[in-house]
Amino acid sequence: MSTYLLEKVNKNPENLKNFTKKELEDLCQEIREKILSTVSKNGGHLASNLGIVEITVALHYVFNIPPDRIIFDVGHQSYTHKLLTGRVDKFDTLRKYKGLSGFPNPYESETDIFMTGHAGTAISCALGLQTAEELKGGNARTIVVIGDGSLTNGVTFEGLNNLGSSKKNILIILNDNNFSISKTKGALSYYLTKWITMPILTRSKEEIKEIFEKIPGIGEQLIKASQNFEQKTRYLIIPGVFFEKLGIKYFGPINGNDISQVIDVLKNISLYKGPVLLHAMTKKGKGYFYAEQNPERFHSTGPFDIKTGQQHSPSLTTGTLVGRFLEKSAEKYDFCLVTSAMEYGLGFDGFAKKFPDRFFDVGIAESHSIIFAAGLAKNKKKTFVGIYSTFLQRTYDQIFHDICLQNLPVVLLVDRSGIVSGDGPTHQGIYDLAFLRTLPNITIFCPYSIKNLYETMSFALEYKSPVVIRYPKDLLVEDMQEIRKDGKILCLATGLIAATVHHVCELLNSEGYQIDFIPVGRIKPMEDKVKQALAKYRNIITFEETIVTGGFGSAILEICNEKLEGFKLLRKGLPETFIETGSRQEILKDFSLDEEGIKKLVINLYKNEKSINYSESKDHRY
Ligand SMILES: Cc1ncc(C[n+]2csc(CCOP(=O)(O)OP(=O)(O)O)c2C)c(N)n1
Repeated sequence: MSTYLLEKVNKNPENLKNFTKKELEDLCQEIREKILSTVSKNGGHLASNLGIVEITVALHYVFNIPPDRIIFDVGHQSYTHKLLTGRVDKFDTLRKYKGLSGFPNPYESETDIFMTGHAGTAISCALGLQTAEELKGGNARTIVVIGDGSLTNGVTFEGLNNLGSSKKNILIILNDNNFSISKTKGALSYYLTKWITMPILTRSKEEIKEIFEKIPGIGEQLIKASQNFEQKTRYLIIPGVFFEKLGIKYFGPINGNDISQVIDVLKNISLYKGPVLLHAMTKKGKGYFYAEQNPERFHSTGPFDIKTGQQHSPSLTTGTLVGRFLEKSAEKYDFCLVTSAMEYGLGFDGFAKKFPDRFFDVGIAESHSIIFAAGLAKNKKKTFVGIYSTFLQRTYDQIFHDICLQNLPVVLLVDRSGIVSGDGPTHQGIYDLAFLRTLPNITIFCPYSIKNLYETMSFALEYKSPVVIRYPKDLLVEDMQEIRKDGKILCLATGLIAATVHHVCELLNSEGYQIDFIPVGRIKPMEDKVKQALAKYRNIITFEETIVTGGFGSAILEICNEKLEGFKLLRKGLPETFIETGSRQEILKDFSLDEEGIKKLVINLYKNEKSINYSESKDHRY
């Protein structure tokens, strides 16, 4: 694998500006190989990054970054940008513990101007940056790179609406690969695709002219008429009309994988002042056969074998079980299932195939998905909404206003709760419990075993009020029993981490300690058996894989505070912080939430030591 040109740019990013066309093409090839080999070992967002190599190289070639700046929407497609901005040597640490982030990170490089990870933020942020630039009297340009999937996000529309009237000097590159994670859904995508695939419009003017010239007698008139027709038809259906009506100058579509074409167009566009959108068509997974064939599977992948495309990590997740449970239940129960562009990650693909009429992928539109579900539920269609914990954060008002306030039977299936491996601070599922617990009318579960998960799902099928079921990506253990022997201390644990706590308690009991343990699945309202048990113990430790503030331990503390005197309660979880990239195991160890840390803590309390410091682990604050 040659990295000659990449090394040259790595030494000095300015070297890129002197590359010939051939060298630029070779550089793109080197970048693709580097991305492929690294992601095959570390995992990551392969297909999106392979598709956007030429656009990123061209942007760095034409613009001066910095002072010009690029904001990548979602940010999962910024690997080429990282390689062009001095991070070749560290690229092997991509997504690893203390390594390079898989998303833009200003703490890593000043060229990562803004942290992204959640879709739809780039246009609004660019408008803020550019407004400040002009207020300061500067003339740097802000560039947004956004995919056709993220373009459909509601926040993006709010940004576009504001941008058009602002006249600010912002360039938007629409990276249109026709895919979100799955095929992009919704009317806007249909509109963009319709234009690209209209046969008369995909032919060049010359081709059309040639066809008509061959018709004797009326060829000339037809050519004139066709030009007229093309003008009118263009006006009716080109995607440009949509953007131009918003006050944004539209260029394209161009082939975004042709480096020369992208550079030529960017050079021309760079002279234009005001909001501009360049529509570039790209191939998701470009250059790697298996990713081109299956961009969905290679959107975000674990380590895999380059030769065969075979992924190493097992695909059975807790979400897969949830999907199968719903599939089975849908034969008996009448309910709908909603997702915001995460069908595959949530394990809903089986359900979608079997019950297409009851399955709704609404695009990257989490807030909308919750209100849509509320509407369905209000009109007597019970609805489950699948959503990752981190993306649930932007739906707080909808959960409050549209579900809880109206007490509707919507079930929120909150996947990826707890520590999330590899994706870093934008994707941790550790805040939801605290913010959900404050809401009236809501029942919150955090199942600790597969058996408990199924019991919870069965309850949710019948229940007539809002329910939240939060579960991790990793597979839960099959089953787990309480340990009740009138022990000296009581350990309470919820969710995935309960299995480790259970294991530690059994281990210590076999060494002669007397420790009781109760796994807790329902947190709000707190399970009665837990409330009753609390009265019997004076030394209690709670364990959770969420921030301690406002979480499970706090719920226990509230009960103890009201009812008990002279108790000692230790709440163990995560401190209020942002958690950097790493595997779940590495991060848990860092916060003493691994087996060893838990063991130490339990022994400390058992021995009634005074100086228990549950936040002794390093601070992960940025
Ligand atoms: C708010 C939010 N919801 C869901 C996701 C998960 N997600 C990451 S990338 C992606 C698809 C993005 O599609 P697109 O913008 O077209 O970019 P592409 O990957 O095709 O280049 C989704 C849904 C997210 N990052 N943010």
